[in-house]
Amino acid sequence: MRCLVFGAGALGSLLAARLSESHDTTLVGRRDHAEAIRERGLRVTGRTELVARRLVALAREDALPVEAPDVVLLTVKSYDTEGALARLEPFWDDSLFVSVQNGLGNEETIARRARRVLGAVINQGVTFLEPGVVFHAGEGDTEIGPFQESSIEEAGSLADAFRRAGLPARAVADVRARLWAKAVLNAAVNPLTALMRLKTGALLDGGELEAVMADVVAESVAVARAAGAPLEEEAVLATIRAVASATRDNKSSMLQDLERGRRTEIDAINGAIAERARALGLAAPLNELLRRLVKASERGR
Ligand code: KPL
Repeated sequence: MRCLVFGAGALGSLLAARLSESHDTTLVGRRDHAEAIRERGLRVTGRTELVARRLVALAREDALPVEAPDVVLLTVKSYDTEGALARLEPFWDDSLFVSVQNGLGNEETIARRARRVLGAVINQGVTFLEPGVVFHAGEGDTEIGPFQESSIEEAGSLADAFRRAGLPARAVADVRARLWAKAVLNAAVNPLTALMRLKTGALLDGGELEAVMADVVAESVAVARAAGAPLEEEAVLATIRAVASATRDNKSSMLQDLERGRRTEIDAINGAIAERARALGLAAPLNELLRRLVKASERGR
């Protein structure tokens, strides 16, 4: 399988490193990262220990492969989805596009441009250490499902390819509901860890923080259900606890963004949930509060 991973942040780098062990893989990202990979390979430490040397690393401005890849994995930040798609225009008709991103609305944005789209939900705790090096802190499952002009069999083939690369994965028929469940997880975990400057496991304190997290989950699940995603609050909470425990030593992507003085994905996560709530005539004051606090934190740096 020929894979193009577009977006070489922590998660994109981990996926590309693992996939390149058994698939022909190209990773596209920032120039300093691509150059470090070309010189020394892509080093993953922690739960995964490897130096990926078979990988082709390109900077975003470099020429893309001439032949359309079988699969394009989009791993850019949600606010960069449109920009990434513009760059990927030569592949819109022929490649199968897969969003491996946080937040609501990425698949819809991709589906307006690319013909065939799969949705995916991934729970991997990964930290970007320096150009050429990422730290894999914790591993969870990946769920892949048809979104537009794609089938459950294609989702299954990609899940097989992930498993061959050592990444637990399975095909699901109801990826839209899974994307909502992941958005609820991110809405509860990411802003709290980012604002409190805590690693993910600290949310499982059996006290105030865990209670706030549960309140955000309750509010978000109500919006998801009103939007047609049949989530069960208890089941979502159980998954979040399992993911927080599996990635306990990880800094959430939002905490990493704030620490590095970067824009966060708060608009596509809590912002999108609050917006969906407004459109449905519901209130989502906790999501709106978290959005505003994270925005204020972004501006403070
Ligand atoms: O998706 C995540 C993120 O950091 O963005 C995890 C690691 C699952 C925690 O929220």
